[in-house]
Amino acid sequence: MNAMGQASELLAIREAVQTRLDQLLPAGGERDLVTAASREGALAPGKRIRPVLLMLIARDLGCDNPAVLDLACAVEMVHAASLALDDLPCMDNASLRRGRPTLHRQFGEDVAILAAIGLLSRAFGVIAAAPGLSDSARVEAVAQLSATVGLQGLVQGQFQDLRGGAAARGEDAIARTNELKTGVLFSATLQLAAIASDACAATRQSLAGFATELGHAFQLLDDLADGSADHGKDAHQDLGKSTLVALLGVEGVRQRLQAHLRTADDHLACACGQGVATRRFMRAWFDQQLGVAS
Ligand code: GRG
Repeated sequence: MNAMGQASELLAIREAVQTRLDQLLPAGGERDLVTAASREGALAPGKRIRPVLLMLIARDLGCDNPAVLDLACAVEMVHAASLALDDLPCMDNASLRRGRPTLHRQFGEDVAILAAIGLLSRAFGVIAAAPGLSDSARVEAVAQLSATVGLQGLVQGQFQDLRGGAAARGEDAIARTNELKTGVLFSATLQLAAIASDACAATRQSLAGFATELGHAFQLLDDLADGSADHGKDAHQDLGKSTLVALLGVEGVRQRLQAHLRTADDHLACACGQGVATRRFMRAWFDQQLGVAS
């Protein structure tokens, strides 16, 4: 497939996700601010990298399970809930997200918190009702997402980021926090695709390796972007935080990011065999984000 074919394939996936999110989160009444905030959190124009990945990997694994789109939307709802909470004054106190005022700036803190809980809960409901999953796959998917969000997942990563962020920490401690606050949702994304595809244990293991490396690369990219104001978020949000950019410098982080991408690619090659959609997408996407001519 050429670059144009690839671009239109990605556009089609993003549109399918947008349409399905819109259906899964129907608008409420005029005074139902919490539904309006949930929709804004999920439907505002994000990169959609997690749902895109889930759908591409499923395709590479030869999966045509109709559950895939709903699983992708469930992951995006969890992601949107995490962003709404992360932006709150008691956490990162952000004013801008996806080029728009953050949810609490638009709707107030009370509504933003309720919207996040609503989105999180809806994500589990979507998996519970997704068409095409066996009972055991459904239970596995719910358990996977629950562990991802929970006390040793995103919640723990966010806690470490908030409370350990300003203290001087070593590379390993920072990398562990990054894995928890960012990597685990990539892991869930890939494992949900594996569950829908009924993938074997070896494939799941390779996907787990891929997700871990990808999560590190993605968080480093996010850290690098912190210095610039043109990514739709507040710039310099990480000032004073103990990040790998603060520890290793921009060039050191760029090199480390590339190393993570190379290892990620090795795992992906093991997981997907002949499937190339995800590998092509990953390379092109990171090249573009890093400003490297592809
Ligand atoms: C209860 C779901 C839930 C979470 C509680 C608040 C929290 C714990 C976790 C937040 C973790 C967090 C915000 C990690 C940062 C991840 C990250 C790099 C986000 C940016 O993702 P993009 O670039 O954003 O994909 P868009 O806007 O493009 O979707």
